[in-house]
Amino acid sequence: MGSRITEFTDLRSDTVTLPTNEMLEAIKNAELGDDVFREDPTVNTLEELAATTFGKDAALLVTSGTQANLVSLMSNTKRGDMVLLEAESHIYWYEVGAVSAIAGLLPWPLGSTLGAFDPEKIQTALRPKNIHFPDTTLICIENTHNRHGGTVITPRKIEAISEIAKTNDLKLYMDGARIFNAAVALKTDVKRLSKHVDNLMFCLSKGLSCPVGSIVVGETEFIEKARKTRKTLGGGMRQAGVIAAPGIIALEKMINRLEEDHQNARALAEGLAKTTGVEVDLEKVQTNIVYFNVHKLGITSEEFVSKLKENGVLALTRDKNTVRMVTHYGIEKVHIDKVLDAIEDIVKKI
Ligand code: TLP
Repeated sequence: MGSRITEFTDLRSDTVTLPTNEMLEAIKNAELGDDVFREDPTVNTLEELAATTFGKDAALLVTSGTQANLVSLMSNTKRGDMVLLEAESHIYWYEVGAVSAIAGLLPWPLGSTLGAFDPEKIQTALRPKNIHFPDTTLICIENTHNRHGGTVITPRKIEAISEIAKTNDLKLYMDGARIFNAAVALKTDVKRLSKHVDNLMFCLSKGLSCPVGSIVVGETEFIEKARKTRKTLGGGMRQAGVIAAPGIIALEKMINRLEEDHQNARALAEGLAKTTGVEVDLEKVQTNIVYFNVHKLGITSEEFVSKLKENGVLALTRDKNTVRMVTHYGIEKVHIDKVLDAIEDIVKKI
């Protein structure tokens, strides 16, 4: 692993991972070319591998999850369209409003159960074709669902949503930033999760330990359009094999180990559940994300996070009362025990 700049136990996100030594070696030895001319062999190999992994025609390497979502939104719709998305989705909350500001879309947020839409809710939101209404052309789902706690949407639920999409001539897109966490939690092939969506993205830089990159996957025509959209957004890359090389290792070697992150998240959540004044919903801890509520301790999540920092632990807040911790490569059971001890200490002193 590359060297870390701090001694903190960093549970802010699974984006803070460092590349493995094998990844660093692969970067050093990657065969390179100009990817705008489609001449980077390492990028081409990664894109083919990604397409095959998800059982789709083609794939496109982009710089980030946010760029992947934006490129996909724009390539699935036209300006002025309405897009149905989940009310707590990353696209709606954390992507600087690009869905409207850049893609020119009207986002229509719908509630859900732990991130999974109730198909009837979609049906109710759909509007008839009428001169007054925008065209609704896209449904977006998020799997695993970040703000709901890393919760998993099952293939059966995706299929039910896709039936409605097909009947109403809508595209179905999946923000699968952490789709491999979903596949590992369900003990299933990721193809079962991609089968019923038209296209999706996943992140190399979350959980899989790559320093940079996300990949959009779908039909050939869609990916060609996405390639051009990426260029519009200034995302055409040149010797991008330096990004792609660790991506190949991620897909080949870093997926099965996600189970360890899930076990550590579970151990953390169970420890937290035993801590007086701390509330955690164990049903929502399905993958590598743990949210817990500190309201009963009489302090805000911000205050709790600064106390954690004083004790060598980094975390994020979700809202006024909720703290988020994410397990990842580099975090082991010993770290979880250390974090639980630190929390026990903090709580005793409040
Ligand atoms: N999520 C990050 C932060 O932005 C909150 C995190 O630490 O969880 N989709 C989903 C479901 C995501 O969780 C994220 C990143 C993205 C898209 C965007 O990816 P990046 O950060 O690569 O632009």
